[in-house]
Amino acid sequence: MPMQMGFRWYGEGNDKISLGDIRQIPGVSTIVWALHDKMPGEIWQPDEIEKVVSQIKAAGFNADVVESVNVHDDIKIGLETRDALIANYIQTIRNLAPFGVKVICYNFMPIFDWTRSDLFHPVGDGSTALFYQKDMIQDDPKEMADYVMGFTEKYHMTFPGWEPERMAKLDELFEKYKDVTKEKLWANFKYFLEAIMPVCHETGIKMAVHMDDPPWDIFGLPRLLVDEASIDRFLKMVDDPYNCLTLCSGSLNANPENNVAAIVRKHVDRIAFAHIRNVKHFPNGDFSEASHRDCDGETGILDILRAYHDGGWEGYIRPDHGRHLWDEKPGNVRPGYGLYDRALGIMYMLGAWDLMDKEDEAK
Ligand code: CS2
Ligand code: MN
Repeated sequence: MPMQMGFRWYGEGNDKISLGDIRQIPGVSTIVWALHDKMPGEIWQPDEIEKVVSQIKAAGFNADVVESVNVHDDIKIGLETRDALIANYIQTIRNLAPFGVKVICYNFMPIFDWTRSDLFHPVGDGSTALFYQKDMIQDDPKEMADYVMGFTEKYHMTFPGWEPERMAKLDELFEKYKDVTKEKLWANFKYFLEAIMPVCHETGIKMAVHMDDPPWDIFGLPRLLVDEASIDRFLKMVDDPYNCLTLCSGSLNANPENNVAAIVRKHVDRIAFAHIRNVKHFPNGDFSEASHRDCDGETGILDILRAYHDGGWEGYIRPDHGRHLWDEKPGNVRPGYGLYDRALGIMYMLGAWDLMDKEDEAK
């Protein structure tokens, strides 16, 4: 099986982009999907899953990758309620299996998912992209959360990992996490994974953790998957072929010290899902997301693709965040998830991949 190209789709009525639009992008086999109205901890029911998967299959795609089944904070904190919540998670995995799901992407970040200070920052060519201004993400989580939540309210758009119900209880959440040190979070992570590995073996579904974005502690909250050493630790901690990575190039390379291609070469067998995103760094530590073209950022997109190709990798890949182009602007596009730049990213990746295939054949 060759690598499979995916495209993230937020679902009917929740995404301006249709499955028909995605059909016109060459080479996409997999829709990366989720039940976006589910709160962390809720069981995904077979009839709800069936509804979305049948739309995806009717449009000619497979529904092999789910992004994300979010993990409840109580599991990350290690509260007594975690066993019941883990049982729900296991039931969701069991419910997804009959629909052909092969990979579940998730993250283990406390409270916040990806964090940015500007969702529509000018790139310089007329397009905009997600931007991280370091000095704006320092002491006050409320300010940043208010900015993101203000956006979701204004444009009637909710983002995964930014559920208004959770964000409304930010103080309470911070209080609950106050004794969760980095080591405690690692231990709770291990507890969770060891509990779900048996059902992964039983169903053939791989768990693929997303990197922390950005890859450093924010607002005093510990973050675990931040560099090569922590990825090594994670894979060793639960050394199981079903305990895998969603290797997100842009999340990792927000720290320019991280050599993503080297990590791919080291762990190619444990990467179930690849996110390809390019990052441009500024000397003061700020960063902007960029087009997928190698020279538009410093993430090393071509080296990364070559590392996957050399490794004979057969996982799922998708363009991650793209810029907002042409008529895409606040209100008509999900930040990072427009149609055009992600489609261009796919053509760039497939162009490189096809050429590497051809070169190999000629050898
Ligand atoms: C995604 C993540 O948009 C993004 O940055 O790559 O939000 C990802 O979906 C989650 O962290 C996975 O749980
Ligand atoms: Mn990603």
